[in-house]
Amino acid sequence: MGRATGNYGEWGFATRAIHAGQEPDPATGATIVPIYATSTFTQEAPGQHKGYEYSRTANPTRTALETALAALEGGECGLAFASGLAATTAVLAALLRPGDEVVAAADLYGGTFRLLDKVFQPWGVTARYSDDRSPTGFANLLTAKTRLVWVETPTNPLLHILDIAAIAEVAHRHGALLAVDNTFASPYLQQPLRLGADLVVHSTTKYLGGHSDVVGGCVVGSRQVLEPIQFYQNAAGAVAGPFDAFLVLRGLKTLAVRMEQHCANARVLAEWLCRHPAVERVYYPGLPDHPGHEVARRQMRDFGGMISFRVRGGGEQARRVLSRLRLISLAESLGGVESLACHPATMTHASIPPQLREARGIDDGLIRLSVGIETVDDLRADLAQALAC
Ligand code: P1T
Repeated sequence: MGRATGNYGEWGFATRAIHAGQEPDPATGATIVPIYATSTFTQEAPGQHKGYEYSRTANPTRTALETALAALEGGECGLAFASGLAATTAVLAALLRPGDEVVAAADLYGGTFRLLDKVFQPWGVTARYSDDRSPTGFANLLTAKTRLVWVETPTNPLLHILDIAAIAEVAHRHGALLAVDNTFASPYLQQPLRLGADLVVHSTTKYLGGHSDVVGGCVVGSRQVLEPIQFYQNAAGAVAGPFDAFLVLRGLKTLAVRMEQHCANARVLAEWLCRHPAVERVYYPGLPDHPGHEVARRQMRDFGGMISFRVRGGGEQARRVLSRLRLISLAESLGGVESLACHPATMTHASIPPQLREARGIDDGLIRLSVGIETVDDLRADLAQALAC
């Protein structure tokens, strides 16, 4: 388990991203953390070793990443997994037992819904979903059996904003922990642990990796909260491999500058989309009339690089627009340097039953944009020609 120790707390965000856990290699002086491609570590005598025994349990490249992630989120410890959903699974399996309940915000990644619905429900863990995003909405669903509250903010795909500090207070009053999936914001924009959350989860596949070349996940929190999750990580084994850990570490180094550009580009496109006659509605927390704008201003540094919008003409028109994009790729995922567009109803959120999905506002006319860091005029021109059909 990587630990955020030393003077990391005194450094600014960008310095931590480049240096925390990434001291020159003690064995060789290599400036960049090497990819320790080894499954095992030779011991001098049984139990006498340099801190590493077997790479499922711990690997130096992964430790460096875990330490950096903990330092960026302001947590004591971090754990790196093979995917975002592996990280989510570890949290749920380590902290919940049959009969326990999870209360989750209704708008969340389709894969997280599927995991709760199709994997954990049959094992006796019930999820209850709050359509009401206010702290009272959550308070109304919490029971004596609720062990965990699970939220994303901004949410996937509708970019709702939830008040982390207020929901943490509600969860704690009822004896539950609050886990925040911070994938859409990244720790550069928002640090949920500082606002009272107990756990932060990421799909590192997204902004943290930043280049759409790796699948990974992580959990960050206090040593005490992470202890059973670390046990589960080693016992179940869905760890980040050393090469994947290296790729995420390399991505982290430029997280601060990338996020600045993602946010700047998204702001320009969101404002432009609002004025476009083919667009019915734009979801972007940076718009002053977004219902979560004030909370976002308070708990985020900036408003992020994700925009969703609904086109006039429904599903058929959305499909036409998406197939006409030339520069922007039609693809699942987000958070890479290149812009991606997706159709949540048939792609990222297809695992939610259609009626439920539509009731939650994810209809066929909805398009989700992960705004990359390309020249923004080129992105606007591509959207303009696609929307002109
Ligand atoms: O794909 P994976 O690394 O397992 O991460 C899952 C995950 C968890 N949390 C959030 C908020 C996510 O958005 C995701 C993955 N999402 C997509 C692939 C997507 O296109 O929305």
